[in-house]
This record gives sequence, structure tokens and C-alpha cells, in this order.
Amino acid sequence: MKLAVTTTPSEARFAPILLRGPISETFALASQYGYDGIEVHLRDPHDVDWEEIVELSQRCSLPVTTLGTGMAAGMDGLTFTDAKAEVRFQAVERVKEHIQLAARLGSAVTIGVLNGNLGDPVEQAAQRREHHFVCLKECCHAAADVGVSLFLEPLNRYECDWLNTTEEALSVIEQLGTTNLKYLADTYHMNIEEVDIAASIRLAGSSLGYIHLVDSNRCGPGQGHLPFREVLKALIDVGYDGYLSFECLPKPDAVSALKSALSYVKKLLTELADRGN
Ligand code: LER
Ligand code: MN
Repeated sequence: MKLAVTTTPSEARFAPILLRGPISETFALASQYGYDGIEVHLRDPHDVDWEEIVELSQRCSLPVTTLGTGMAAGMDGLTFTDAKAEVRFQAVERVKEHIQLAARLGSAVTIGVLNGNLGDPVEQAAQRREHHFVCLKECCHAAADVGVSLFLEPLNRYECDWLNTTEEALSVIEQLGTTNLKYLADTYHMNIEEVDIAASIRLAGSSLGYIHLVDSNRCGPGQGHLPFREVLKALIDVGYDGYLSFECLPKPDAVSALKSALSYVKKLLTELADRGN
């Protein structure tokens, strides 16, 4: 498994992102501390110079793993469940721009906060789900056309009023039936919603596309009380070979979190490998 860290050059008001600021500096830091990849959150893909990010990724030997899109929902109110067709259209158009940048970078695109809420009245829930399905399907097809994968991320109940669990995400993925839509498991949300995080990882199995490895308090792994040994063991058992990305708060400060998360998870992975799991 490879280790990644989150970054954004946008104003990170709505996201637990470890490295904030100009990408020329944050890519250099991630590379300096030995990360294998970097996850970039962008309100709008045009917030960055596409050639600069391609060049930085190459120069720092740091693949961009996925593009986070949550700020398009948090700051611009774009979601796939909005009652207004125009807003849903804008949400899909924004994701299509992320997909174009992802194609250029060889990364994926995450759909999390952008999934939106079902809201009130409850009678409209079925229609909102249908809106979501139509938007997601269109994005999956646009992504497939350029060889990009999408990661569907459930969020906990305090951030979203549906699509909270592994089972719900797997059901949407199954209904869509496209091979480029995968499940993004975020251990912070799972700690609130799942009965047993490791069991949910085993249930997801080959549908897993990406992991946000975060502790119970949204700090880096090792700073809270999540059972990361069991979580990593489950990931090894299901043959997960993708990225573990630290989407966490820069606490006590970004550089300390960057170093401690990496060494904590590397140590656990080494111990598990030494014991043959
Ligand atoms: C996005 O990856 C996520 O986990 C959200 O909770 C961010 O607000
Ligand atoms: Mn997440």
C-alpha cells in the first residue's frame, strides 16, 4: 500500500486538509517527507495552472492520486441532489472539468460532499435520489471516456442525510454498474457509521478504490483511538493495493502531522508484514 497526503491551494474552509498553501511548497514538503502520492482538493480545477501541477507532480515524483471536489459543494453550493436542474447541471459540469484535469494527471476524482442531501420534505427523497443517480451516471460515462475512475465517498450523518454507510455506497455502485466507479472508505466517517470498520472493509473487498486514513478526532492516524492495526489487516486480507491518504487536520501543526502519520502507519505495516499478518 502507498501513502498519500491531502493538499489544497484553495481556501480550505470546509475540509480537513493537512497541507494548505501554494502547491509548489506543499508538493515539495510531501516529497521531502517520503510520501508516495498527493491528493489535491480544488474548489474549481481552474484554481490551479494545469501545466504547473503536471510539472510539479513529475519533478517531485509524486503522482496525484485523486482530486477532491467537496469545496464545489461547500463553497459554491453545487450538488447532485439539488432541486434546481440548473444547479445539478453546474455540479456535473464542474465535475467534468475535474475529470479533464484528472485525465491530464492520471488521477481519479472523488465525489463526496457533492452527492448532496435528500433534505425535506421526505416525499421528495426518491426524486432526489433519482437526480443523484442521473448526475453520477453522466459523470461516470464522461470519466470512462477519458480513462478516469471516480471514487464515491459516504459521509457521516452529521455532514450528510443519506449515503452514510459502506452498504449504501456499495448499493449505488452496484446499481450504476460501471467499472470506473469505486468506493472511497474514510475511517473518520466509518467510525461514526459502521458497526465494525474492519468488517465493512472486508464487505467492500474489490469495490474499494481509495482510503482516507484518519483517526477518530480527525487528526492523523495514531492521534486518536481507531484500531488501525485491524483496519490495515483487513485491507491486506482483501488484497487492497491502493493509496492510504491522510485527509486530516494539520494538528498540532502540518509538519508534525505529516511526519507522525507516516511513521505510525509505516510501522504498523512493517509489523503486519513481519508477522505474515
Ligand atoms: C471528504 O473527503 C470528507 O471526508 C468530508 O467529510 C470533508 O468535509
Ligand atoms: Mn474523506
